[in-house]
Amino acid sequence: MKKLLVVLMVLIAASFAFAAGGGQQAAGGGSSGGVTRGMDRKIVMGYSQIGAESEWRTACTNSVKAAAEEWNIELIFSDAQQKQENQMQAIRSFIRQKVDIIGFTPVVETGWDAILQEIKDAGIPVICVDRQVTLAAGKRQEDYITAFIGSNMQAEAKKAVQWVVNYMKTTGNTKKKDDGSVDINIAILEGTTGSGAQVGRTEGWNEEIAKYPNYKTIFRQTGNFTRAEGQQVMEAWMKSPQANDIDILFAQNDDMAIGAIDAINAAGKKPGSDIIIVSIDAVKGAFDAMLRKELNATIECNPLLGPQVMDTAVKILKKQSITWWVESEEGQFDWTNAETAYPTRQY
Ligand code: GZL
Repeated sequence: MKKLLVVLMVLIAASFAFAAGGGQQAAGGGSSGGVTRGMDRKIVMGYSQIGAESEWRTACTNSVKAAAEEWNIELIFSDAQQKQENQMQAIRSFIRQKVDIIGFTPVVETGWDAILQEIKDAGIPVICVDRQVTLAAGKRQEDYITAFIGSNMQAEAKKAVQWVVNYMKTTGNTKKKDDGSVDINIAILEGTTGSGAQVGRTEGWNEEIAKYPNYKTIFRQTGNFTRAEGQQVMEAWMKSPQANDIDILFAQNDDMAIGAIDAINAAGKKPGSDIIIVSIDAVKGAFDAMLRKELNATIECNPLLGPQVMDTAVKILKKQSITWWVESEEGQFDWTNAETAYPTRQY
C-alpha cells in the first residue's frame, strides 16, 4: 500500500512538471541509452515548433521527431500553438536545462533579437528551421544563428508566377486567355502575416508578376495558412461585386487553397477552370485536389527537414565545417505529372 502511494505521488509530481514546462515533451531517443549517431555521447536538442496549422507543419514535425529517433538524439519538443511568447518560454526553458543545441521555427520574422542574444550568451548553438528571422539593423543572422535549414520562399513564388502566366497564355480559364491585351485579375491568399513564408512569397510573387503589367491584383488578404481561414476569406470574396472578375487565385499554401476551393464550389463556380488556382507546399491534400481537377498546380516546399536538422546538429557539435544555408531541392506539380508522382509522395 505504501509503495502504491509513493508511485502515485511521483506520477502526480511528474504531471505538474510537464504542465509547467509549457507542454514540452521528451521525444526522439527519449530516455533510451546509447550515443548519438556520429558522437561519443547522447546529445539533447530543445526544439520549438510553431504549432500544427497545416498538413505541411505536421509533416515537418513528424520528420524532426523521426530523425531524432534515428540519430538517437534526446528531443525536448515544444508546440507553441502559433504564439511567439510560447516559443520564448520554451527556448528560455531549454537554456535553463542547458541543452546541447536548440532548433526553432520562428512563427514570425521579427522580435527575436533579445532571445537570440540570451542563447548566444549561454553558448548554445541554434539551428533556425523552415522560416528565417529578421534582426535589428546592422545585425547579421549568421552572428546569432549557427545554421538555417529551409526553402527559398521567394523562388517558390516566382515559380508560381511563371506557371500561371504560361497556363493563361496556353490554356486560360473559362472566361479568357492571356493574349497580352486583356487584364488578368488575381486574388491572393497570404500566409501568417509577418512570417518568413508570407514575407518571402509575397516579395517573390510581387517582383515576378510586375513583369506582366496586364496581371492585376484585385484581392489580397491573409488566410493564416489554415484551411478554415482560406475558406472564410474566399467566401467573402465570392459574395463581393468583383467575384466574377477573379481569374486566378494564388494561395501561399495548399491548406488555404483547399479551403478556398470549398468556397468556390459553394458559390456555384468551378475551381480549376472558372478560377485557375496555384498554391505552394505539394501536400497530399493538394494532389487529391489536382486529381479532382480543382487545383491546377502546386509548387513544392519540402517539410522533410528532420534528417538535415539532425545531421547539421552533429556537425555543429563536432565543430565540423557546415554551409550556413543549404537550400531545399524542390519541384512543382500540375495536371501533367500529379497522377504519376502521387504514389511516391512522402507527405
Ligand atoms: C513554409 C512553411 C509554411 C507552409 C505552410 O516553409 O513555413 O508554413 O507553406 C505552413 O503550410 O503553415
